[in-house]
Amino acid sequence: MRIGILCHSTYGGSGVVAAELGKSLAARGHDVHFVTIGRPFRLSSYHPNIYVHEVAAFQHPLFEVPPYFLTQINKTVEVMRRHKLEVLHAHYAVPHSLGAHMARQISGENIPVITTLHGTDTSLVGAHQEFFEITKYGLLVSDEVTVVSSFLAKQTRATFGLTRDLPVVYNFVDPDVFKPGLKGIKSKLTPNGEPLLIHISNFRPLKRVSDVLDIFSIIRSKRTAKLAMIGDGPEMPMAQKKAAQLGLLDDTYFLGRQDSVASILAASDVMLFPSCCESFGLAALEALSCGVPVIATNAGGIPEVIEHGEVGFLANVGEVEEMAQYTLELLDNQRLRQKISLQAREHALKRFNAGQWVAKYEQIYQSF
Ligand code: GMT
Repeated sequence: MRIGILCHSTYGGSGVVAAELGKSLAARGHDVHFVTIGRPFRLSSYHPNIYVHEVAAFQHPLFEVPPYFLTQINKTVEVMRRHKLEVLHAHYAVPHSLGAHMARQISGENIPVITTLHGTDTSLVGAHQEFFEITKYGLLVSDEVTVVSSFLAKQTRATFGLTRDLPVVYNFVDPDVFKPGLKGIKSKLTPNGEPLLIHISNFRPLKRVSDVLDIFSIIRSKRTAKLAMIGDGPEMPMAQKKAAQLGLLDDTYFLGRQDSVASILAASDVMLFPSCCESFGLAALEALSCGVPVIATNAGGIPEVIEHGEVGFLANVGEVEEMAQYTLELLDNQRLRQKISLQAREHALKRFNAGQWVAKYEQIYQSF
């Protein structure tokens, strides 16, 4: 098929899912056209059958900021016509759901619009009064609206008073990229053989980066360990200050944004993921696929990904003491860690393998 994908290209789970989906679809023989503001970071290298159409920043003295929303619609119409697209897939409701619908109206091409909701698009942005009406409209005019967890389906229906079914298409992972055994860089990060903990996020308040440091501080008071903090965002200055106050700077690596996290994940022993709300938790899934047990909260869709006691451990939001105890149990008991690590990999392969969920998207495209 000839598929158009509208997504965000900045660091964030929705753009990652869209890019990974595009790569898998292209590998299955589809032509995939991304219409984005900037190149999605997981599409930095060349992939056959993938085309990236970047939206230009149109400057004009009357516009205080370039009207990207409009230029993206215009570009989508051009791409639809030039490449005879058969389906438009909008990732993240705001503004892509409405943008895809408007491009369809303007082009006169009656092709299906599929919207995938990722969580913050409806829980934070779309639920906000400033965006509520257009988000709801975008959902109503989409031919199909998929969600990344059952939790998100329930939350979205309640927020927008929707009665329609919202099929769950889970986030997925490529097990050939995110795999255990790439321990090469471990000796660089933990020269004395200490265990390596990892946290990956965009350092927004809901990721509770402060809890990561509290957990690590409890662990460090009991044993040696190192912590790799990957990503960047608004809470970075606070995190660096707090790490200094807790005396953790010598054992904490603030590695910033990384294009490729698979090798660092594979070198890690435990992931700390204490978010206060999360529709799914893609970073946690990528850890599981690398055989890394995850210590997380039982918030939102996380329990759909992390089975407590099987592939990691869950605690209530903010229970840093309990999360530290779980982590210590894993670090101090090698047999338990190995068991959970094997189960984590198996769980990722069985439930969240790219093949099965990409096929589900294909099935949805073809049903129209
Ligand atoms: O987590 C973020 O802040 C980024 C956000 C996004 O919108 O890009 O991620 C959301 O989508 C991911 C992919 O579907 C999910 O795995 C994340 O759980 C979800 N984030 C939240 O719900 C907070």
